[in-house]
Amino acid sequence: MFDIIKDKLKETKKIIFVTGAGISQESGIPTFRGKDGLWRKYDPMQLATIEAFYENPKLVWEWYEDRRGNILSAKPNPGHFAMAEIEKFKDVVVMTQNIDGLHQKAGSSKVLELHGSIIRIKCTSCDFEDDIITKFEEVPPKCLCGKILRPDVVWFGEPLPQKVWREAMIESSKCDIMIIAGTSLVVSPANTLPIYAKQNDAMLIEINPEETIMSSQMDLSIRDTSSNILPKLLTYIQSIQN
Ligand code: BJW
Ligand code: ZN
Repeated sequence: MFDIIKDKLKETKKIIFVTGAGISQESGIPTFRGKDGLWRKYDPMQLATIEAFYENPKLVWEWYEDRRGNILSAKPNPGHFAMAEIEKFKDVVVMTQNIDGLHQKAGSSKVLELHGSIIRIKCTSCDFEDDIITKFEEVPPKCLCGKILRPDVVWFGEPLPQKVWREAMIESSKCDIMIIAGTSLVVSPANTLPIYAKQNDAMLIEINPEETIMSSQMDLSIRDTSSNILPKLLTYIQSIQN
């Protein structure tokens, strides 16, 4: 399967993985837009905007607390582990839209969290931010400044964390191969990262059982799951590097 890109893989120094909900689907965390996706059951405009949060902070917090419980008990799958292992052979950066922390749990050392993290909180008013260690007795939790705290995630209409986004653009424009796994690529600005990679003449590879809106721009589309393909890619890289 990878023989056609053998030479490129061999000479490649920097590989960037752009990941989305599909990569964690096989860890038991639902995607957003698939058949069992969260946005089939819930209206994103009622749960994932700052307006919705101010309208009903309790509802939004309860939804995140519920998801956090599921995420904290989830384990990385072979796809996450393979990405972490590829670091032994290549300069790897993982840019994830996921908020679940599973790449870090799998051992990836350079992870850019484009949409924040479900295990962090921040104040809606002051600069306070922290990790969430225990379950809140009452939601929404309050900051010492008196205002309410919110999950440190990026909702629709909000900018991505500036420092993280800047690094993502810079790293993307320096990569040799970008592997896009488990994302529908419908959400911007994360879906512009392949464009930065293309400016460096990088090879774009998509791993997704379904076609995406950018499939026609890929150099290679692999129609399979990430936990199936990424361990095979790792084995292939191991075999050509030694
Ligand atoms: C597998 C698999 C397996 C399954 N293996 N694959 C019109 C109106 C309003 C806004 C906009 C608009 N047009 C554009 C916008 C901007 C908007 C946007 O892009 N909207 C689109 C939906 C149209 N973007 C934003 O608002 C962003 N901010 C912004 O633009 O700011 C501008 C700004 C600048 C300066 C100042 C102020 C503002 C922010 C986007 C935030 C997205 N947030 C969410 C929620 C995060 C927190 C949470 O989790 O609760 O992020 S939405 C949701 O979508 C989540 C995801 O990270 C994101 C992407 O989804 P993803 O990961 O691609 O998942 P799916 O489900 O879509 O796809 C899964 C894929 O996996 C599928 O393809 C499957 O086939 C595949 N798969 N199993 C491999 N085993
Ligand atoms: Zn505060």
